[in-house]
Amino acid sequence: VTAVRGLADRVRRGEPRALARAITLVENETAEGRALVGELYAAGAAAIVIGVTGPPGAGKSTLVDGLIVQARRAGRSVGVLAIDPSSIFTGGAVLGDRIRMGAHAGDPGVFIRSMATRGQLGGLSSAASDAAVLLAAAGREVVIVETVGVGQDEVDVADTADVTVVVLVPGTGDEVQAIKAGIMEIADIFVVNKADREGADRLVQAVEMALSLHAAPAGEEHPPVLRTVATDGTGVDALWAAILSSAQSDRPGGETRQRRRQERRLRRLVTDTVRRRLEVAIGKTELDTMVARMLAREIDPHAAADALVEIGLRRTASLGVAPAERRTHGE
Ligand SMILES: Nc1nc2c(ncn2[C@@H]2O[C@H](COP(=O)(O)OP(=O)(O)OP(=O)(O)O)[C@@H](O)[C@H]2O)c(=O)[nH]1
Ligand SMILES: [Mg+2]
Repeated sequence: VTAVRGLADRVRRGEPRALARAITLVENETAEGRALVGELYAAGAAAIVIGVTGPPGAGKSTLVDGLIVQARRAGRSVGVLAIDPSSIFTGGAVLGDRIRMGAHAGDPGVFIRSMATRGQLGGLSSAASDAAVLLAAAGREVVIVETVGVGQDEVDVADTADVTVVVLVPGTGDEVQAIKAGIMEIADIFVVNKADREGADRLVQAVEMALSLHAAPAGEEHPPVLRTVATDGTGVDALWAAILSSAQSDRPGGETRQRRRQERRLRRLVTDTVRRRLEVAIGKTELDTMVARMLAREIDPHAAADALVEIGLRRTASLGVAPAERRTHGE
């Protein structure tokens, strides 16, 4: 516990090596990582957390690079997390991001970190949220989280961000992606990047059309659809302005939106936590026994599941609360 306190203090002072170590602890989903988040959660309230998500190769990293420039010009410090669930297998994409964002290497106002997760249940979004908390607590005024893809993980990561930018590219069938309900829900801003390419206008229209068919939640506005050419910086200043405007908590519907995200995040954590604890409490022996009984047609699958849940709940109750959950937050 004292080791965690010490590390938390060093993170609060903004020490890069402490921050790197702390992020590794949450990346590996350790108990120390969780304790750090407990220590530092309150300290990170002032940062703007920006999520940048979109299909592979859409130009996310190039855009992030442009956003770093904008933030630095405005005198704000930046922390970037490039989340790459595949890099533990390929090891390639992460290096690419390092090279590209290397332009900021000598700038102490920019901290860039690639993150891979070990693929536990809900691991990606949970580790990304935790790392964003650490960066914010370390005094980074702007925190940018880049995630590849437009799947459930990205929807989950988006709940961590104050503002989520969904990047699409002309000529790739991204219209279809954009229209998916999950993406509509998470996007605060749509960006059609590679606007120098054929079909950018058509994509903008398709997204706007799709948006007009979905009623925005009461009191909220439709997200703007912007165009950028990340490689030469066209439109990046307008994107930065849109991000700042979207982050203002007093904009229409802003508070309900944040509340909804926090609620989704909490529900997901509750589900993941209950599931993990039950699986541990039930154990492999009970599971094997029940499978054998199902094979012998002694018990049907529903009854087997009910019985295991009962066993798990009983054991969880008699074991009491695990030490990691018992610690109190705050001083
Ligand atoms: N023509 C054109 N090319 C671009 C633009 N933005 C990025 N690119 C190029 O697209 C390629 C992919 O850019 P990245 O920024 O790495 O894209 P990404 O979305 O971060 O890629 P992943 O992280 O691998 O999913 C690079 O070769 C960029 O130079 C643009 O606006 N126009
Ligand atoms: Mg990238």
